Amino acid sequence: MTLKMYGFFRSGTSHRTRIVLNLKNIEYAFEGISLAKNEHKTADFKMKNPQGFVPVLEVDLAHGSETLLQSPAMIEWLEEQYPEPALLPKDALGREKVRALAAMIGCDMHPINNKRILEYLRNSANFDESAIEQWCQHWIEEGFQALEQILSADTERGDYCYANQVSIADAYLIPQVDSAKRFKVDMHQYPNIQKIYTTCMALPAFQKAAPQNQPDAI
Ligand SMILES: N[C@@H](CCC(=O)N[C@@H](CS)C(=O)NCC(=O)O)C(=O)O
Repeated sequence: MTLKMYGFFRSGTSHRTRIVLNLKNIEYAFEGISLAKNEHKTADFKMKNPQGFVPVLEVDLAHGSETLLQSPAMIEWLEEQYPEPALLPKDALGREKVRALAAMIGCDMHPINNKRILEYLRNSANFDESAIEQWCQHWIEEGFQALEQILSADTERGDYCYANQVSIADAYLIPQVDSAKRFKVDMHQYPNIQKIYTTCMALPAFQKAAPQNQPDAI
């Protein structure tokens, strides 16, 4: 099976998918789609993904090529196709907990600060750059406060988001921390999140997936 990702170095959803690919040691080809140059809005790219979002994963399967959309679905597909190392716990309750942490970031935090939302605020709601930064800080801080509370209440947790092993939740968290730093969120408010970030960033899979280490980094 061959895989090709269309992504952008700074995109959090591309980043979380890269982390999962790397943790599972999956080789993949890459083509940069620059959000800075609006390449995701071209007719060509919208043939691949009518939503105009990165990442897109193209997969060559026995019956032909398939285009996979939506990073949460891609990550679950990767987990099913490449079960080792497992990035979800073996028990149903554990899987619910990991998916819940991932959804807090993937459903309730990341989408509100997406490029198209910020463009709308700039162009149609008269937000200046300081108001944009406040908007992003507000939603990230609200999400991280809840996440920090959950992480600190979990007495069985080690240095990752759940239990003592890396999971899908960590793949969601690390790009969201990078985004928080870009929007100048004071991360000292979240010691558990910071500790997880340090633990994950010591792993080669996370280092290799970091935005600054991508071929399209600017
Ligand atoms: N739910 C989608 C969201 C993908 C997404 O938001 N991608 C961003 C980059 S992180 C994007 O392409 N944004 C383009 C835009 O907002 O115009 C997923 O998880 O794949």
